[in-house]
Amino acid sequence: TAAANGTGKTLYSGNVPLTTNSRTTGGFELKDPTRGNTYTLNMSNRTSGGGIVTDADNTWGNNATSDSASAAADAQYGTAVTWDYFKNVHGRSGIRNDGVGAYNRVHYGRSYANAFWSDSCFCMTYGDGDGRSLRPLVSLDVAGHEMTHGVTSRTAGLIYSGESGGLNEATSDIFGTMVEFHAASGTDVGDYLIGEKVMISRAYLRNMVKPSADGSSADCWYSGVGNLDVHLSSGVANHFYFLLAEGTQSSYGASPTCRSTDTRVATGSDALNGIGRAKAAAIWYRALTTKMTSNTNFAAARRATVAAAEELYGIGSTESTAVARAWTAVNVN
Ligand code: ASN
Ligand code: ZN
Ligand code: CA
Repeated sequence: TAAANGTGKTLYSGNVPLTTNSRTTGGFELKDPTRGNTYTLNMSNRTSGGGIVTDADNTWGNNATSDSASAAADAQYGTAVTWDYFKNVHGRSGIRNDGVGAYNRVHYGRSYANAFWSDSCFCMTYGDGDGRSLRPLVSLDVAGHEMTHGVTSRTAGLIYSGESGGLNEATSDIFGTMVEFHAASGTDVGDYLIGEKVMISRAYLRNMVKPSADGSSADCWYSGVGNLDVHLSSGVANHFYFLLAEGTQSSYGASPTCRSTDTRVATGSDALNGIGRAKAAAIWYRALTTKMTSNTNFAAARRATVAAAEELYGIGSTESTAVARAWTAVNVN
Protein backbone atom coordinates (compact mmCIF):
# COMPACT_ATOMS: atom_id res chain seq x y z
CA THR A 1 0.00 0.00 0.00
CA ALA A 2 1.03 3.59 -0.60
CA ALA A 3 -0.66 6.43 1.24
CA ALA A 4 -1.69 9.36 -0.97
CA ASN A 5 -3.19 12.76 -0.23
CA GLY A 6 -6.65 13.16 -1.70
CA THR A 7 -9.53 15.59 -1.34
CA GLY A 8 -13.05 14.75 -0.25
CA LYS A 9 -15.83 16.96 -1.59
CA THR A 10 -18.30 16.02 1.11
CA LEU A 11 -21.99 16.67 1.71
CA TYR A 12 -21.62 18.17 5.20
CA SER A 13 -17.97 19.17 5.81
CA GLY A 14 -17.11 21.01 2.60
CA ASN A 15 -13.74 20.02 1.11
CA VAL A 16 -11.47 18.04 3.42
CA PRO A 17 -8.18 16.18 3.11
CA LEU A 18 -8.47 12.38 2.84
CA THR A 19 -5.60 9.92 3.10
CA THR A 20 -6.22 7.29 0.43
CA ASN A 21 -4.42 4.34 -1.13
CA SER A 22 -2.58 4.58 -4.43
CA ARG A 23 -3.07 1.29 -6.29
CA THR A 24 -0.15 -0.35 -8.05
CA THR A 25 -2.48 -0.93 -11.01
CA GLY A 26 -3.26 2.80 -11.22
CA GLY A 27 -5.83 5.09 -9.66
CA PHE A 28 -6.83 5.34 -6.02
CA GLU A 29 -9.10 3.57 -3.56
CA LEU A 30 -10.93 5.00 -0.53
CA LYS A 31 -8.78 3.19 1.99
CA ASP A 32 -6.51 4.78 4.61
CA PRO A 33 -3.24 2.90 5.28
CA THR A 34 -2.39 5.38 8.06
CA ARG A 35 -5.53 4.59 10.08
CA GLY A 36 -5.72 0.83 10.29
CA ASN A 37 -6.65 0.44 6.60
CA THR A 38 -10.16 1.70 7.21
CA TYR A 39 -12.03 1.79 3.89
CA THR A 40 -15.44 2.53 2.39
CA LEU A 41 -17.68 0.26 0.28
CA ASN A 42 -20.42 1.50 -2.05
CA MET A 43 -23.49 -0.73 -1.54
CA SER A 44 -25.28 0.81 -4.56
CA ASN A 45 -28.69 0.61 -2.80
CA ARG A 46 -28.24 -3.10 -2.03
CA THR A 47 -27.97 -4.65 1.44
CA SER A 48 -25.19 -7.15 0.75
CA GLY A 49 -22.04 -7.22 -1.30
CA GLY A 50 -20.65 -3.81 -2.22
CA GLY A 51 -17.37 -2.67 -3.77
CA ILE A 52 -14.59 -0.41 -2.54
CA VAL A 53 -14.94 3.16 -3.81
CA THR A 54 -12.28 4.01 -6.40
CA ASP A 55 -11.31 7.17 -8.26
CA ALA A 56 -8.87 8.19 -11.00
CA ASP A 57 -7.73 11.62 -9.76
CA ASN A 58 -8.03 11.29 -5.95
CA THR A 59 -10.78 13.94 -5.67
CA TRP A 60 -13.88 12.29 -4.22
CA GLY A 61 -17.41 13.53 -4.78
CA ASN A 62 -18.86 16.90 -5.77
CA ASN A 63 -20.38 18.14 -2.47
CA ALA A 64 -23.78 16.89 -3.68
CA THR A 65 -25.75 13.65 -3.81
CA SER A 66 -25.51 13.63 -7.63
CA ASP A 67 -22.08 12.01 -7.19
CA SER A 68 -22.23 8.80 -5.15
CA ALA A 69 -18.68 9.45 -3.94
CA SER A 70 -19.78 12.52 -1.91
CA ALA A 71 -21.43 10.51 0.89
CA ALA A 72 -18.52 8.06 0.70
CA ALA A 73 -16.14 10.97 1.33
CA ASP A 74 -18.17 12.02 4.40
CA ALA A 75 -18.11 8.48 5.77
CA GLN A 76 -14.38 8.06 5.19
CA TYR A 77 -13.72 11.47 6.76
CA GLY A 78 -15.93 10.54 9.75
CA THR A 79 -13.91 7.38 10.26
CA ALA A 80 -10.64 9.32 10.06
CA VAL A 81 -11.71 12.01 12.54
CA THR A 82 -13.11 9.38 14.94
CA TRP A 83 -9.83 7.42 14.66
CA ASP A 84 -7.80 10.56 15.37
CA TYR A 85 -10.05 11.58 18.26
CA PHE A 86 -9.73 8.29 20.15
CA LYS A 87 -6.01 7.95 19.28
CA ASN A 88 -4.84 11.48 19.97
CA VAL A 89 -7.11 12.30 22.90
CA HIS A 90 -7.55 8.96 24.69
CA GLY A 91 -4.61 6.91 23.37
CA ARG A 92 -6.98 4.31 21.90
CA SER A 93 -5.80 2.76 18.64
CA GLY A 94 -9.02 1.90 16.85
CA ILE A 95 -12.36 0.71 18.19
CA ARG A 96 -10.83 -2.50 19.60
CA ASN A 97 -7.56 -0.74 20.53
CA ASP A 98 -5.71 -3.17 18.28
CA GLY A 99 -4.70 -0.82 15.45
CA VAL A 100 -7.29 -2.23 13.05
CA GLY A 101 -9.73 0.16 11.36
CA ALA A 102 -13.41 -0.64 10.88
CA TYR A 103 -14.90 -0.27 7.39
CA ASN A 104 -17.89 1.70 6.10
CA ARG A 105 -20.82 0.72 3.90
CA VAL A 106 -22.57 3.67 2.22
CA HIS A 107 -25.70 3.87 0.04
CA TYR A 108 -27.08 0.90 1.96
CA GLY A 109 -30.53 -0.16 0.77
CA ARG A 110 -33.17 2.13 -0.68
CA SER A 111 -34.44 5.17 1.29
CA TYR A 112 -32.86 3.60 4.37
CA ALA A 113 -33.28 6.24 7.09
CA ASN A 114 -30.76 5.04 9.68
CA ALA A 115 -27.12 4.27 10.35
CA PHE A 116 -25.79 1.54 12.59
CA TRP A 117 -22.70 -0.07 14.02
CA SER A 118 -22.35 -3.86 13.84
CA ASP A 119 -20.04 -5.83 16.12
CA SER A 120 -20.32 -8.88 13.87
CA CYS A 121 -18.96 -7.30 10.68
CA PHE A 122 -16.90 -4.78 12.70
CA CYS A 123 -18.32 -2.22 10.29
CA MET A 124 -20.43 0.90 9.95
CA THR A 125 -23.49 1.12 7.71
CA TYR A 126 -25.09 4.32 6.41
CA GLY A 127 -28.41 4.75 4.65
CA ASP A 128 -29.22 7.58 2.25
CA GLY A 129 -32.27 8.68 4.27
CA ASP A 130 -35.81 8.90 2.95
CA GLY A 131 -35.20 12.27 1.27
CA ARG A 132 -38.17 13.82 3.11
CA SER A 133 -37.16 13.96 6.76
CA LEU A 134 -33.58 12.70 6.50
CA ARG A 135 -30.64 13.15 4.16
CA PRO A 136 -27.76 10.59 3.97
CA LEU A 137 -26.77 9.83 7.58
CA VAL A 138 -23.03 10.41 7.14
CA SER A 139 -22.42 13.51 9.29
CA LEU A 140 -19.47 13.60 11.73
CA ASP A 141 -21.60 13.39 14.86
CA VAL A 142 -23.57 10.40 13.54
CA ALA A 143 -20.36 8.65 12.43
CA GLY A 144 -18.76 9.28 15.83
CA HIS A 145 -21.97 8.18 17.59
CA GLU A 146 -22.15 4.88 15.73
CA MET A 147 -18.47 3.98 16.02
CA THR A 148 -18.60 4.76 19.73
CA HIS A 149 -21.14 1.91 20.04
CA GLY A 150 -18.21 -0.29 19.00
CA VAL A 151 -15.99 1.17 21.73
CA THR A 152 -18.72 0.74 24.38
CA SER A 153 -19.28 -2.83 23.28
CA ARG A 154 -15.56 -3.60 23.67
CA THR A 155 -15.23 -1.87 27.06
CA ALA A 156 -18.09 -1.39 29.56
CA GLY A 157 -20.45 -3.53 27.46
CA LEU A 158 -23.46 -1.53 28.67
CA ILE A 159 -26.62 -3.59 27.98
CA TYR A 160 -28.81 -1.83 25.39
CA SER A 161 -31.99 -1.58 27.49
CA GLY A 162 -33.07 0.07 30.72
CA GLU A 163 -30.80 2.61 32.40
CA SER A 164 -27.61 0.96 31.08
CA GLY A 165 -29.08 1.37 27.57
CA GLY A 166 -29.59 5.09 28.19
CA LEU A 167 -25.95 5.30 29.31
CA ASN A 168 -24.87 3.37 26.19
CA GLU A 169 -26.73 5.83 23.94
CA ALA A 170 -25.45 8.86 25.88
CA THR A 171 -21.88 7.58 25.55
CA SER A 172 -22.37 7.59 21.77
CA ASP A 173 -23.90 11.09 21.77
CA ILE A 174 -21.10 12.36 24.03
CA PHE A 175 -18.20 11.05 21.96
CA GLY A 176 -20.02 11.69 18.66
CA THR A 177 -20.16 15.31 19.75
CA MET A 178 -16.53 15.31 20.87
CA VAL A 179 -15.59 13.90 17.44
CA GLU A 180 -17.48 16.75 15.76
CA PHE A 181 -15.54 19.26 17.90
CA HIS A 182 -12.25 17.44 17.09
CA ALA A 183 -12.44 17.87 13.29
CA ALA A 184 -9.41 19.89 12.20
CA SER A 185 -10.76 20.58 8.69
CA GLY A 186 -14.07 21.25 7.07
CA THR A 187 -17.18 23.25 7.76
CA ASP A 188 -19.03 21.10 10.33
CA VAL A 189 -18.41 23.09 13.51
CA GLY A 190 -18.92 21.53 16.92
CA ASP A 191 -22.19 21.89 18.81
CA TYR A 192 -24.25 19.92 21.34
CA LEU A 193 -26.88 18.83 18.83
CA ILE A 194 -26.88 15.37 17.26
CA GLY A 195 -27.78 15.03 13.60
CA GLU A 196 -28.29 18.72 12.82
CA LYS A 197 -26.71 18.25 9.38
CA VAL A 198 -28.87 15.32 8.30
CA MET A 199 -32.34 16.46 9.33
CA ILE A 200 -34.72 18.00 6.80
CA SER A 201 -38.00 18.27 8.69
CA ARG A 202 -36.57 19.09 12.12
CA ALA A 203 -33.54 20.95 13.45
CA TYR A 204 -31.80 17.97 15.09
CA LEU A 205 -32.21 14.41 16.29
CA ARG A 206 -31.16 15.11 19.90
CA ASN A 207 -30.22 18.16 21.97
CA MET A 208 -27.73 17.78 24.82
CA VAL A 209 -28.26 21.32 26.15
CA LYS A 210 -31.90 20.67 26.98
CA PRO A 211 -32.79 17.12 25.88
CA SER A 212 -36.55 17.63 26.45
CA ALA A 213 -36.58 20.32 23.75
CA ASP A 214 -37.17 17.45 21.26
CA GLY A 215 -40.53 16.81 22.91
CA SER A 216 -39.67 13.31 24.22
CA SER A 217 -36.22 13.01 25.82
CA ALA A 218 -35.67 13.10 29.59
CA ASP A 219 -33.76 16.02 31.16
CA CYS A 220 -33.82 14.56 34.66
CA TRP A 221 -33.67 11.19 36.34
CA TYR A 222 -36.88 9.77 37.85
CA SER A 223 -37.82 6.29 38.97
CA GLY A 224 -38.95 4.64 35.74
CA VAL A 225 -36.80 6.69 33.34
CA GLY A 226 -35.25 3.35 32.38
CA ASN A 227 -38.55 2.30 30.81
CA LEU A 228 -38.14 4.93 28.08
CA ASP A 229 -36.54 4.11 24.75
CA VAL A 230 -32.74 4.22 25.20
CA HIS A 231 -32.53 7.23 22.82
CA LEU A 232 -34.75 9.20 25.25
CA SER A 233 -33.42 8.09 28.66
CA SER A 234 -29.97 9.02 27.31
CA GLY A 235 -31.09 12.62 27.87
CA VAL A 236 -30.29 12.35 31.61
CA ALA A 237 -26.61 11.62 30.96
CA ASN A 238 -26.38 13.95 27.95
CA HIS A 239 -27.72 16.74 30.16
CA PHE A 240 -25.25 15.78 32.92
CA TYR A 241 -22.37 15.88 30.44
CA PHE A 242 -23.36 19.28 29.06
CA LEU A 243 -23.60 20.76 32.56
CA LEU A 244 -20.23 19.24 33.50
CA ALA A 245 -18.43 20.49 30.38
CA GLU A 246 -20.12 23.85 29.83
CA GLY A 247 -22.14 24.73 32.93
CA THR A 248 -25.67 26.11 33.19
CA GLN A 249 -24.96 29.12 30.98
CA SER A 250 -22.61 29.10 27.99
CA SER A 251 -22.28 30.12 24.37
CA TYR A 252 -23.99 26.81 23.50
CA GLY A 253 -27.12 27.82 25.34
CA ALA A 254 -28.82 27.83 28.71
CA SER A 255 -29.21 24.47 30.40
CA PRO A 256 -31.87 24.39 33.12
CA THR A 257 -31.08 22.10 36.03
CA CYS A 258 -33.68 19.82 37.60
CA ARG A 259 -33.27 21.39 41.00
CA SER A 260 -34.85 24.69 40.13
CA THR A 261 -38.01 24.61 38.04
CA ASP A 262 -37.32 22.92 34.75
CA THR A 263 -38.10 25.98 32.68
CA ARG A 264 -35.60 28.49 33.97
CA VAL A 265 -31.85 28.45 34.19
CA ALA A 266 -30.41 28.00 37.63
CA THR A 267 -28.97 31.09 39.25
CA GLY A 268 -27.05 31.75 42.46
CA SER A 269 -26.00 28.62 44.32
CA ASP A 270 -27.74 26.38 41.76
CA ALA A 271 -25.59 27.68 38.87
CA LEU A 272 -22.82 25.38 37.65
CA ASN A 273 -19.51 26.29 36.03
CA GLY A 274 -18.27 23.90 33.34
CA ILE A 275 -14.86 22.22 33.64
CA GLY A 276 -14.45 22.19 29.84
CA ARG A 277 -14.83 19.51 27.19
CA ALA A 278 -11.34 18.02 27.50
CA LYS A 279 -11.64 17.19 31.20
CA ALA A 280 -15.27 16.06 30.92
CA ALA A 281 -14.34 13.69 28.08
CA ALA A 282 -11.31 12.31 29.95
CA ILE A 283 -13.52 11.58 32.96
CA TRP A 284 -16.25 9.87 30.90
CA TYR A 285 -13.70 7.81 28.94
CA ARG A 286 -11.93 6.63 32.10
CA ALA A 287 -15.26 5.75 33.73
CA LEU A 288 -16.41 3.89 30.59
CA THR A 289 -13.22 1.92 30.14
CA THR A 290 -12.23 1.19 33.75
CA LYS A 291 -15.36 1.41 35.95
CA MET A 292 -18.66 0.86 34.15
CA THR A 293 -19.91 -2.67 33.46
CA SER A 294 -22.82 -4.18 31.54
CA ASN A 295 -25.40 -3.39 34.24
CA THR A 296 -24.26 0.10 35.29
CA ASN A 297 -27.26 2.36 35.99
CA PHE A 298 -27.37 6.14 36.47
CA ALA A 299 -26.56 6.00 40.19
CA ALA A 300 -23.58 3.73 39.46
CA ALA A 301 -22.50 6.04 36.61
CA ARG A 302 -22.35 8.85 39.16
CA ARG A 303 -20.04 6.77 41.37
CA ALA A 304 -17.96 5.70 38.35
CA THR A 305 -17.41 9.23 37.06
CA VAL A 306 -16.70 10.68 40.52
CA ALA A 307 -14.11 7.93 41.08
CA ALA A 308 -12.60 8.57 37.62
CA ALA A 309 -12.38 12.31 38.35
CA GLU A 310 -10.76 11.63 41.73
CA GLU A 311 -8.13 9.42 40.07
CA LEU A 312 -7.45 11.97 37.33
CA TYR A 313 -7.61 15.21 39.33
CA GLY A 314 -7.56 14.28 43.01
CA ILE A 315 -10.00 13.68 45.85
CA GLY A 316 -11.81 16.92 46.67
CA SER A 317 -10.67 18.48 43.39
CA THR A 318 -12.73 21.11 41.58
CA GLU A 319 -13.31 18.50 38.87
CA SER A 320 -14.60 15.69 41.10
CA THR A 321 -16.83 18.16 42.94
CA ALA A 322 -18.18 19.41 39.60
CA VAL A 323 -19.01 15.82 38.57
CA ALA A 324 -21.01 15.26 41.75
CA ARG A 325 -22.82 18.59 41.40
CA ALA A 326 -23.72 17.99 37.75
CA TRP A 327 -25.27 14.58 38.57
CA THR A 328 -27.19 16.15 41.46
CA ALA A 329 -28.42 18.79 38.99
CA VAL A 330 -30.03 16.03 36.88
CA ASN A 331 -31.54 14.27 39.94
CA VAL A 332 -28.99 11.45 40.09
CA ASN A 333 -27.89 11.06 43.71
N1 ASN B 1 -28.92 4.73 14.77
C1 ASN B 1 -29.32 3.90 15.87
C2 ASN B 1 -28.39 4.12 17.03
O1 ASN B 1 -27.19 4.07 16.88
C3 ASN B 1 -29.35 2.51 15.43
C4 ASN B 1 -29.11 1.52 16.50
O2 ASN B 1 -28.15 0.78 16.42
N2 ASN B 1 -29.91 1.49 17.53
O3 ASN B 1 -28.81 4.35 18.12
ZN1 ZN C 1 -26.94 4.82 19.08
CA1 CA D 1 -23.69 18.01 16.04
